[in-house]
Amino acid sequence: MSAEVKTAPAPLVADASRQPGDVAAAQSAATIDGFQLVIDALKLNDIDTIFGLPGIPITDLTRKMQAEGLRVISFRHEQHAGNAAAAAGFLTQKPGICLTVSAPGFLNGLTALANATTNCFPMILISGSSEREIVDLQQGDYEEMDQLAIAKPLCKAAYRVLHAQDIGIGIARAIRSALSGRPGGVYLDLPAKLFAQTMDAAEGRRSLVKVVDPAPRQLPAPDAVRRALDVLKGAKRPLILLGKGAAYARADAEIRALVEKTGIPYLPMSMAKGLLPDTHPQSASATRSYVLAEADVVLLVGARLNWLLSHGKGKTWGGANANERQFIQIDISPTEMDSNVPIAAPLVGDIGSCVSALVEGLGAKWAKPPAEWTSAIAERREKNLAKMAETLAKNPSPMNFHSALNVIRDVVKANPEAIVVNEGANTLDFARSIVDMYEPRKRLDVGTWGIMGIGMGYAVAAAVTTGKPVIAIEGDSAFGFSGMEVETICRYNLPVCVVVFNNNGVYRGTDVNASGGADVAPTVFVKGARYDKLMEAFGGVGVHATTPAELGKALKEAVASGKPTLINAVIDETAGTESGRITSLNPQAAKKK
Ligand code: ADP
Ligand code: TZD
Repeated sequence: MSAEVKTAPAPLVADASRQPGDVAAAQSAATIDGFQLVIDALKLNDIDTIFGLPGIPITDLTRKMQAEGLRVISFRHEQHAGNAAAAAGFLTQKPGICLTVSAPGFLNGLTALANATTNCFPMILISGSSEREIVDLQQGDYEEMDQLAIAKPLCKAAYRVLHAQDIGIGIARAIRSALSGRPGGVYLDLPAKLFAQTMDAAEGRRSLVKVVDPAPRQLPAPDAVRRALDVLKGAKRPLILLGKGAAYARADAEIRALVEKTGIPYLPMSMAKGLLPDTHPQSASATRSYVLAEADVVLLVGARLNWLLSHGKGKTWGGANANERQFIQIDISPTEMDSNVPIAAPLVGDIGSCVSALVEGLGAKWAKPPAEWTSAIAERREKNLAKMAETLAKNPSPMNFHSALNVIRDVVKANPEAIVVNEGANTLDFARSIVDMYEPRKRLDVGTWGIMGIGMGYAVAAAVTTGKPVIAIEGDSAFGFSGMEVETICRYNLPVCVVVFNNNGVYRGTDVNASGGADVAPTVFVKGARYDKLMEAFGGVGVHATTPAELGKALKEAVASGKPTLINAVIDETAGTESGRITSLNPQAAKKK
């Protein structure tokens, strides 16, 4: 780059006493500064929303962004801004942007960046950083930290921009890295000094880069498609497994065509629910353990064989039979193949292209799966659904997970465009199986890590990016991780209804302190807490609900009015199990002889 870069006559260290207007005033009309270049580069790439938390050195940046028409959503803690950015990335196929201050703000955002990367959500964490010269000599700058080095192992790519003329290319690189191939989190380090740097305005504008085709289609090789079809053709008990990669890919019509034209039963992973409505006759969700154990050919579409699928082996997959099963896997990441078990037919490419190629290859004479298989599934499904309906119809006092979720299920059915956010242990497991989803990308949850704390960040992002009603179904412990963001929800007047499943503790509220001491057990909270008052404190609607009727009424009103609402749903504190459905992952104390 030939452009001459001038550093504005600003002090070397960040100076809190400097007034925001000074830098702008010092510039002539013919120059452009780092602040403006960052804003222009983002806008050029159709970024319209920033999730962040202001402070040195990015306070002015947040103000200027807002002044220039970007929507700046300011949070109370960076982790939630980061989670919002990650969810926005998943929902929009544009990288969600999280903007933080240096060291502690950066670290607070980093958990969300690592989580986004783990979930394959495109996101960019942009953090201001302290003076390189001081940081690298470890001379103790304000919020000193080598952020780039720390971010690198925790995300897909990490970059630092040192010169104003590289802002355009730096942001372009971040966007392409987040979106192309397997999507993920990118860190972009912007040192304080960069913002006040100036360069010739015309050259500055020329230095900006609009990323062309940031997530190029990747067509599968024709022989790989043929191989996959051959394996599928030979199946007696085929199964399609849809993961959140399939939801992200927005290949909804192609996926529906594949499922319906082949007639193969399918199972959605939790965030793929709604790709086809959960009430679809080919859904095998109600008989999940049966189909996983029995299927002889499994077509994975944007789902990894990680712990959530018992690594593709063992008891879940039929024990001894597991070796006879063949997997076909569609994924954009070639190294995902054979990660846990052999993949008989890898199909590497983007889901839209791969699924289209399969549908094309089915031909007119495709034989639907043997009736023995589909009717065995249908029979079990009907039996299990009837059993579930019986359980849901009960009305115990106090409420339990089932009776509370039964009314939420009805409200979601009546409002299929609503987005459900879901975290907790029992609250998560029960909601996942009880609350049917009808449209794609309407369910956001704890994802690949099973992480608590995504609740309010995801809810804010869902409301901001879609404008649709959001229902956040939260365990009381789970809610606590991001609870302060109800102020953010109220401040932006977002159509979010939080339902806290209040059973007085982590998993349950019944543990006792084995020592007999005065402290309550580690999993127990204040009994009878009124989370609804927290929402009222910021002007939202708070409701204390002890019956399904009260819960249903409040939820309907919240969805209809769009007013920020928190329903404190009192759940039997003895209901639920330790760690929900993953109790077996708890290390057991060695048995005493
Ligand atoms: P789930 O938790 O729902 O099972 P995972 O997060 O384990 O889903 O898997 C998602 C997979 O989807 C990842 O392996 C990722 O590489 C893949 N993926 C994401 N987007 C695409 C896409 N557009 N085309 C193909 N594969 C994709
Ligand atoms: N910390 C983080 C960041 N993620 C986690 N998953 C946990 C801790 C451990 N954990 C779970 O896996 S679920 C859970 C915790 C603390 C909360 C369960 O209690 P809850 O839900 O009240 O949210 P239920 O419905 O009462 O079980």
